[in-house]
Amino acid sequence: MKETLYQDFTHKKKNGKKSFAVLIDPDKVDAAQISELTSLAQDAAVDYFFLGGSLVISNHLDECIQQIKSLCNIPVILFPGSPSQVSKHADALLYLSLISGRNPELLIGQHVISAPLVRKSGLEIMPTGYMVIDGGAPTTVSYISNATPIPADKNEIAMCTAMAGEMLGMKLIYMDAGSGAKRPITESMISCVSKHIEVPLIIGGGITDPEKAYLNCKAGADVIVVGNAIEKNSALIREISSAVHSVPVSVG
Ligand code: 1GP
Repeated sequence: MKETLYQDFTHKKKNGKKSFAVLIDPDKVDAAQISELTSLAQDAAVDYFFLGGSLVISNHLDECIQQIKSLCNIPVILFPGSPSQVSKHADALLYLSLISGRNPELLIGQHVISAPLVRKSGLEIMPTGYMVIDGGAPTTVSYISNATPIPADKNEIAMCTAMAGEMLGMKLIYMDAGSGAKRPITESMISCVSKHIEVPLIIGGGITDPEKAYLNCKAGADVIVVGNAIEKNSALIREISSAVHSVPVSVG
């Protein structure tokens, strides 16, 4: 039987292999850019494409995914900012519950409304505890979610939130400083959280160079997500992918 993407995440974690996900915001790319990004990503052995944004203004999510899938074999995982960002053409869906916030709509409300649609999509569903960490600037995600991010220096709050998420059944924890964050998540917070959970840990927000991606992986991140910096300089795909994949394997 074909391995699910979640099994792929957990196998990699078990074997100490780190992954790199390129985040594409469908609002910010046209067909020519998708073509360039897929080609660079394929050459750089990027592990996943994450697709989504806090707002999706244009209506070409389906087309965008279909184009990616026609050009490469890299799995496409939806990272939706709202229930409208569900497409059956993707491979899986990060089913996000904003566990760092106290907005019931983003903890469970929108899930209830969209549950039949999500089930019907046939997508592989990955229950994800989503944690927004203060990245030094109000980002779209913190404004839209109307939720206070976890302060950047409160490692214990992040750790307890992630532990609670895992015990509630979340299969992934995603800590995000928000797209374009001025200050990405500290290695000390990543290390503290990763030591207290078993599920794969995704880290994103404000990562702009290969060194930071490498250090985050060494600190315990399993998947590094980069969007904004790649929009500005697509050559970073190769550099960050190679940094993430060069992290020495440390099992356990
Ligand atoms: C944001 O984690 C992602 O939700 C990626 O952030 O765009 O800053 O790389 P950047």
